[in-house]
Amino acid sequence: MTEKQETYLDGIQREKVTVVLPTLDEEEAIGELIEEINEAGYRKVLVVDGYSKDRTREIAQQKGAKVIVQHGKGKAGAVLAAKDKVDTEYFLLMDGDGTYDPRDIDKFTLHADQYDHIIGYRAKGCPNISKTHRLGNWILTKTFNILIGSNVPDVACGMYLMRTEKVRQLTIDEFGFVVDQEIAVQMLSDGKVTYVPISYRKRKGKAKAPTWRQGFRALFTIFKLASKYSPVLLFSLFASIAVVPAVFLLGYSAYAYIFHGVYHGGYVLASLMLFVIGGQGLTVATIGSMLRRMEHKITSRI
Ligand SMILES: Nc1nc2c(ncn2[C@@H]2O[C@H](COP(=O)(O)OP(=O)(O)OP(=O)(O)O)[C@@H](O)[C@H]2O)c(=O)[nH]1
Ligand SMILES: [Mg+2]
Repeated sequence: MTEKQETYLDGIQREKVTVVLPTLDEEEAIGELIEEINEAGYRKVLVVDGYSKDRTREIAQQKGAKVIVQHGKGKAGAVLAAKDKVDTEYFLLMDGDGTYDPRDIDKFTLHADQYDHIIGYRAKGCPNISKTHRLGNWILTKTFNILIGSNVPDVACGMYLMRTEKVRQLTIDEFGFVVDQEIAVQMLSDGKVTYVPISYRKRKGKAKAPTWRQGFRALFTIFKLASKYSPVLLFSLFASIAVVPAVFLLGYSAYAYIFHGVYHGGYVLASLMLFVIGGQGLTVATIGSMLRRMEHKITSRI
């Protein structure tokens, strides 16, 4: 480590955290990452491996980490396996590919006693995130926040700290990377959540999943999560889409009447009905979104 390590803690708390690293063929990154975590003052490292074919598990063991092999599928399987093994009060999850900087862990630990879930967010212009990834993350974050009625700054961030007791109460049904969003949605409705700024470095080794496939899957799952955890908001948003054909039909009827003197009574009636449906949808969606935000604020304050 070349830079001076910043410290945000007054000497307590670090031993209450287990750093959990999900890994799949990360032999190029895992050794140095564990060293960096230890240098940052965190001694409890749990590597949850997804049946790597390279030397990941061996290197992790040599570096003094506890290594287990997951059950279930994808990164979600790693979280499921880890939640029964972690024996500390807090559980910090970060990728095993070296993208997240262990020197940022203190930022999470510092607020651990006041929150159930602390999510990292990466700077907007971060040079180590490709334009495609940035666009994808922006779409996912916006969609998630609109459908769930939340304000999460970076819903695709894979570095977060949780109270272990809370993790054990979570329902994890989705597989793969959407586990990050599945956890966030539950913590938002039943816990205190906050966010801390973190850095993001270049990945070591090869990426595991194609960006687009992963992105579409996450987008689809956000809709699924919204129908489960925020149905009123989702369905009223769908209803509000009726405004689009209503505007089109009314515009066309006005044009035909003004320029050709033809009155399409049926179209006008249909567009008015669509306006009523869409307007109701919009109203319910707005109220729903306000209620969700209020709910998050109240839960955070309790
Ligand atoms: N245990 C386990 N870990 C996995 C699995 N798939 C990926 N991982 C790990 O989860 C972390 C995140 O995966 P990445 O491939 O880096 O995904 P990403 O961060 O969205 O994509 P990149 O931009 O390529 O870094 C890495 O540490 C992977 O090794 C899996 O099936 N099981
Ligand atoms: Mg990664």
